Amino acid sequence: MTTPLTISVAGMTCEGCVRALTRVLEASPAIKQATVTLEPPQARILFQAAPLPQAEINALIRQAGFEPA
Ligand SMILES: [Cu+2]
Repeated sequence: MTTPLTISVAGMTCEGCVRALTRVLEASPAIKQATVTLEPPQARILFQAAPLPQAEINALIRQAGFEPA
């Protein structure tokens, strides 16, 4: 079990955004669980084993339509 990573996310406006980002993050085999919240706008990510590089996490967030902040 690795330490969870919390990252701020810009551009989320509703629960649909929260679900969309959660879905994209949890589709990554490297991510065990993603807990996304609007208030505050962030994602708390638990990894399966080794954490993903920051650049890959940022790419997933952008793929979901949001911006890592
Ligand atoms: Cu939304």
